[in-house]
Amino acid sequence: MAINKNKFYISTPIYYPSGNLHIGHVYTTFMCDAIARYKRACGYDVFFLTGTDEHGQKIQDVAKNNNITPIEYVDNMANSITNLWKDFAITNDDFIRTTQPRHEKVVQEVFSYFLQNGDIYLGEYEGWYCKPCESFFTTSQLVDGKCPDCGREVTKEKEEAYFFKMSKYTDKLLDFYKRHENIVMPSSRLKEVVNSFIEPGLEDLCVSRTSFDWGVKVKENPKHVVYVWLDALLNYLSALNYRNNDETKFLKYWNEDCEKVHVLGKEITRFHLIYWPVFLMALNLPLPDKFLVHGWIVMKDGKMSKSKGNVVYPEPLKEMYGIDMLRYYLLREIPFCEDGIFTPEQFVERCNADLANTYGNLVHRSLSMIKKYFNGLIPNYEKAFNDLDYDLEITCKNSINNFFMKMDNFDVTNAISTIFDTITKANKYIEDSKPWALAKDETKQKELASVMSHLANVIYITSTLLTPFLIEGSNKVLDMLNVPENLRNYQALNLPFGQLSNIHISENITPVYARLDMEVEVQRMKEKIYSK
Ligand code: ME8
Repeated sequence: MAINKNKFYISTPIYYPSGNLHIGHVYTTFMCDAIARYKRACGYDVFFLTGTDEHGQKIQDVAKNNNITPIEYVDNMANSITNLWKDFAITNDDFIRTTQPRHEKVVQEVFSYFLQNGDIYLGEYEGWYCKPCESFFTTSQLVDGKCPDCGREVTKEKEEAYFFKMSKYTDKLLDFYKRHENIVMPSSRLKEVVNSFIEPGLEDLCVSRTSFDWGVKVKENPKHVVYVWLDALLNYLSALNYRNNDETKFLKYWNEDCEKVHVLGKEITRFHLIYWPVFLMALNLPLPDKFLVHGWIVMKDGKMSKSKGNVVYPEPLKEMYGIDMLRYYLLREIPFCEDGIFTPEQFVERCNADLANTYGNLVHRSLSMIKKYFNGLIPNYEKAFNDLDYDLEITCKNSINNFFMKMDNFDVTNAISTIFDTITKANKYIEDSKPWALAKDETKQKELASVMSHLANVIYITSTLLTPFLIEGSNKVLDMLNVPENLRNYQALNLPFGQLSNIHISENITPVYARLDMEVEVQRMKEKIYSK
């Protein structure tokens, strides 16, 4: 593990509050939160940003359908989204809303700057417009005459509009990606964008609209509002007080010394891999260091959609199972770069297998034995008495190294499975060392003490590693073990094995995670998870 005092910036996309957030949005946020917690635990100075993308025609339409003004509508939604993140113990350092004056001011200033230096010019736009995506497309970009992003109908629209000179940046952007081939994870996403959009030559981008007014007004020509993607992408800077009176945060986090990471779903790669870097180039600012592009969470019958009635909301899952299970399930079960199917059955199976059985059992069995054989005192760690002890120590050490290597590469799913491999190994260690037999033999007390000490220490190490993923459970276990504060951090894991010595565990040993009854819970989920 690199102990580092460096800075780290991570963002989710800012979500459209046009409907309630579902488990797909929650997945991105969990991913960022887990990485942010990990980086903080490694000693980084972290800035973790999320927020809402509140402008655009769609929001204006939804507000109208609800008979309220757009600002009333987005205020309510932003409120409910911030509460959602609080309920799931998300540790974002800021929550940016694109309707906040601190953001709108930056959008207007940047637009004016681009106008002044000639990157934005006034022209006329004719193209195919997709209303839900708020994007214009050329005929060649359409797929079967429909929107290439969402597959819906498009209509021909024409309007006076401002354009951003994307074409001017084609070579610069290609050159940048040639020098940073690993900037996107998975790299196949970068290849797609380079081959289909950048190499053929970038087309100038229409960056203003006159067909609706719920947006940031162009200061120089207020019948235009700024294109929602130019508006939205700038959130990554406005939240840092870019171009504001006090730019301390911006200077601290948006520079070459700070690792800047954007996490996003695959459908918005084009906006993040083309427009965002070009805007940054045009502003003469450093480019991000990493784009983590994940797949979609889908249902057995395909994409989640309101019309199919298969959208899964996070609130009922939290009510029923607490904050850890959904987080664990999504981060562990969905392979990062691929689409993953959510099913209530797999949810129950994964939580039972890993949390109740593998982890929960190890903790419960070990702590009960420490109580039974040593009156709750974790015996002094002395050494590895035999091959079994030695093997377990080596597994632990390798697992720590592997874990840090994987997390430093943002390979969250495999980092978690590395920890669980060690937990599984520790369960096998109990079977192999047979403490119940040692307990019956008075000459084997030292060996018995060693088994207990090894178990307590493995549980301490794995639970500490698990803190970014199992917020409540891992800390509950550390509490039951009475782990002192000075050992509750990643730095302490660099110390030799056996730090947890001569400590009384808590009197109260209770199961960490309940075992879920498949039939009952699947039924309960089917009744509850499809409504907020
Ligand atoms: O695109 N599976 O907002 P959005 C996994 N406002 N992730 C999913 C998902 C699913 N089924 N559905 C949504 C926008 N997401 C813009 C972003 S950023 C400057 C502007 C996640 O509310 C995923 O991260 O449509 C995706 O990229 C994001 O939510 C889209 O959220």
